[in-house]
Amino acid sequence: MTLTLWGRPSSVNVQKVLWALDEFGLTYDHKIVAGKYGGLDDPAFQALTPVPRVPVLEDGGIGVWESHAILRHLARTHPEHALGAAMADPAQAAAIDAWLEYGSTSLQPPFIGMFWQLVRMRDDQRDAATLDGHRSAVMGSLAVLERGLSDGRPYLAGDSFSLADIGLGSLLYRLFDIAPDIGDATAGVCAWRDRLAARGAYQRHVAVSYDELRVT
Ligand SMILES: N[C@@H](CCC(=O)N[C@@H](CS)C(=O)NCC(=O)O)C(=O)O
Repeated sequence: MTLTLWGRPSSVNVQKVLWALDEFGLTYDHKIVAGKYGGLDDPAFQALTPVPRVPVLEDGGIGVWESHAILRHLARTHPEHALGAAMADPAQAAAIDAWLEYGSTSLQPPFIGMFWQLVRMRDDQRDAATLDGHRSAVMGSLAVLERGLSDGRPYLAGDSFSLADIGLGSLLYRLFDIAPDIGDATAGVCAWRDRLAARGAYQRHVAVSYDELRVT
């Protein structure tokens, strides 16, 4: 069945899906829409999702939207792959799901807030107090990740690389790029980031320039 990914590769949420598709070894068509590329008003796109946001994965006529829902969909449709098999095991899936939810609700929102303040706004639009608030929230969430990665645990959900590492790890390249000093307080997160950064799929889809998003 043909897979089609809709979304610009400069979106961190699209990068999660690009990374996962690469790890699963899947081929797909890629329609680059959203942001400066437009296309969210394409009726073919709108038929797939009620929300005009990317990523959307089209799989055999079904539109799957929300990046973490897409990761889970790939796991369900590819149980033969280690990333899929882990999601079929209730104990492993519980840990992976919890981290994915934590990423969506607690780490990603303040990270996005920092990213907008530092990259997507002009100097005169930035607000130091708002940036500080986002940074504090990010540090609080990273402290939780530090605890999750304690005792030498190599990956968020345990000994094996999982969807949780993709969902949350996709934020790390930009986070450390815009605020390199956060590494001072997050040795475990840094070691985990280095482990993820050694993966080819991370290098191809996550550790890439985001210059097109900069407001100059
Ligand atoms: N919670 C959604 C967020 C989707 C989202 O906000 N996507 C952004 C890009 S990161 C978007 O489509 N923005 C509109 C645009 O780029 O034109 C997910 O995880 O997929």
